[in-house]
Amino acid sequence: MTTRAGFVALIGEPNAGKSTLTNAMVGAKVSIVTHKVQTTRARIRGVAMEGEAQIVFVDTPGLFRPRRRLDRAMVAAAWGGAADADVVVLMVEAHRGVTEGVERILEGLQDIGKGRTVALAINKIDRVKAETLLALTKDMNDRYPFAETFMISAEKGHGVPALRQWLAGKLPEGPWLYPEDQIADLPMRMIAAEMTREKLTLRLHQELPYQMTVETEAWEERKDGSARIDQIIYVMRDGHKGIVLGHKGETIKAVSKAAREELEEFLGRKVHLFLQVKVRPNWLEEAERYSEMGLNFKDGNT
Ligand SMILES: Nc1nc2c(ncn2[C@@H]2O[C@H](COP(=O)(O)OP(=O)(O)OP(=O)(O)O)[C@@H](O)[C@H]2O)c(=O)[nH]1
Ligand SMILES: [Mg+2]
Repeated sequence: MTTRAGFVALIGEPNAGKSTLTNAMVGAKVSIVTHKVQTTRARIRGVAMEGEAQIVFVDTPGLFRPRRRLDRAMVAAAWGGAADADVVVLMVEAHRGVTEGVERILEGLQDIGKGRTVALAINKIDRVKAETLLALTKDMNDRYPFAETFMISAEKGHGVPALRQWLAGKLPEGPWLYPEDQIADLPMRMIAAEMTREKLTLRLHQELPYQMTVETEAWEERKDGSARIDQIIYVMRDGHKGIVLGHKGETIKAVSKAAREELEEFLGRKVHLFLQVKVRPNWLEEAERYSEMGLNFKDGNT
C-alpha cells in the first residue's frame, strides 16, 4: 500500500470554525474554541488518519486587518501556514457570505494559492437554507478557481468525512510524518496554557481576552502519577487583575476548576493546577511572550 502524508492549512476569517473543524478531523480537542473572534493565536497542528493517508491539519489564527503587534504576528502566522501547506482550505461562514474580510483573503490567495490546491469549505450550513448555499458557492467560485467546494457543519460533523477523504487523495505519496497515534504537534505545556486561556476567554467580557496571555511556568510529575502545573496569567492593568480574580476569587476559581477538569481528561490522570495573575503592562511588546505563544515576535514589526 502506498502511504500519503502532508499538510492541510485551514484559513479564514476569525470565528469561521477552523479550530472546530481541526478538532472534528482529529477526533479530539487539540485546539481551543470559543464564540469570540481571534481565539487561536498561533498555528496548531492536529494529526488525522484517513486510510493510508496521514493528514496534518494546520489550524491558523483568523485573518483580519491587524492593528497591534500581536495581531500582525497572528496574521503572519496564518499566511505562513498556508504558504507551507500542500493544500489550503478556505473556510467561510454560510450565513455571513462574502464579507469584506473574505474579499481581502481572496486577494491574498492570488499569491499564496499559486501552484497549490485550494478548496473552499462553506461552514455552518446548519444555519442557512439550501438556496443561500448555492448562491454563495457560485459567487465564491466566480471570484476564485477553487479545486472543489464543500458544504459542511464542523460542529455537527456534516460533510466532514467527505472533506477528509478528498483531502487525503490530494496529498503527496510518502511516509507518515508522525507516529500513527500522535494527535497533536504542540508542547504539552502550551496545550495546558491554551486550555486555561479558553476558560478565561469564555468568562471574561469585552476587550479583556485580547489583553491577556497564559503561560505554563512549571510542570512537575509527581510520584503518585499526578502532575502539578503552575501557570501565570499576564494582564495589562491592576483593574484587569481584579476582574480575572473576581469577587472573593470566584472567577479564577471557576476558571481553574474548568481548566483542570479538561486537562485531567486530556492527560488521563490527576492534575493540580495553580494559577497566578501578574500585571505586566507591556507584555504585548515582549519577545518572550511571543515565543511562549508559538509566534514570531519579529512578524509583529510594522
Ligand atoms: N452553528 C455552527 N456553529 C459553528 C460551526 N462550526 C463552528 N461553530 C462555532 O463558531 C464559533 C467559532 O468557532 P472556532 O472553531 O473557534 O472558529 P475559528 O475559526 O477557529 O476562530 P479564530 O480562532 O478566532 O480564528 C464557535 O462558537 C463554534 O462553536 C458550525 O458548523 N455550525
Ligand atoms: Mg481558532
